Amino acid sequence: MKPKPRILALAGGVGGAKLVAGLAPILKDRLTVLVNTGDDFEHLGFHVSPDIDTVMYTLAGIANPRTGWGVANETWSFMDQVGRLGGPTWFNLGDRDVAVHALRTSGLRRGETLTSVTAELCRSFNLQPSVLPMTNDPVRTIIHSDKRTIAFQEYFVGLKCEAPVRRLTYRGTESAKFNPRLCELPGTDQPLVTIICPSNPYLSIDPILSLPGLKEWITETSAAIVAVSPIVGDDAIKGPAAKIMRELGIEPSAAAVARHYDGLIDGFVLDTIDAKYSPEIEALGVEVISAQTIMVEECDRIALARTCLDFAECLISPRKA
Ligand code: FO1
Repeated sequence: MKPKPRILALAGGVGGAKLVAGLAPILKDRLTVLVNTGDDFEHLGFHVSPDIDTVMYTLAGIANPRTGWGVANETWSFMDQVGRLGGPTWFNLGDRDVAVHALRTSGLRRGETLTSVTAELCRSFNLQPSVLPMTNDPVRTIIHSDKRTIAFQEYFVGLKCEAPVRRLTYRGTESAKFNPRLCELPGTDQPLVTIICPSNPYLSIDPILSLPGLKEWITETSAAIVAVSPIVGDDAIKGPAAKIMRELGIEPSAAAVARHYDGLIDGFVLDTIDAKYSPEIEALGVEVISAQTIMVEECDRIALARTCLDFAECLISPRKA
């Protein structure tokens, strides 16, 4: 019998977390999620790791569906008291969310790595897939706007993404090491398939791919690399991806996302309404399939996950497998 591939999913934010939640029940411990930590920052003494928490809470089935971040049925006594005491209230940590932040931060202060505190939290939530921060080192996404540079959360939450993005950099990436646990993934008889989730290419995926040696490692190790478009009908499903593309001088479309990953991916999944872009993406030497990529219900997540897995299996060439 052909060995089932191990899957490495690159993710950050809500779209990525939803696909990961579709992959998890199918793959269980065959799934590893490499998560963006470029959005991380220190706030009120806590280490905040938004994309790790979005993935973790979504897998645990407790994510807040309304906000896309934090925990469902949250209470806000902590923030109310911070406000009463004159503290900063522009960035909100709910009471249940604070518990996770306190445990993460105290683990880091004891000298544990972000990987090990994340693994501990995932164990507490009984999660089967392994959730890995992209690195244990500090890498921070910086927005270069007109005449100023802006830290990520100030841009995203403080300025509600209003400042025009002219360029992005990932501070600290030059000296960061990609998560060493990745190197434990292959080495079995199972091929590795990498899925780039429908996350923002610039804010969520590029910080991961900016880590020295990671792109090369993924290319050499993966039997197939598949990306899913976060742009549907020339607009972002959620968040500022389309706006950022326009500000960077790129017309937002699924085809533009495929071109962004050109040279890295073997396959591209776009929404059925974007099927017209298939020929120009295929001209890049990338296989394309169309599917329903908007995930409203749990069944949509599972259906898209199955589509990605079946597609990837078809792409695994006997040479690479
Ligand atoms: N986003 C907001 O728009 N407002 C908030 O107050 C806020 C708080 C917050 C707390 C913890 C956390 O993990 C995420 C939080 N986010 C908030 C979301 C976060 O800024 C973004 O989801 C990501 O960084 C972009 O993917």
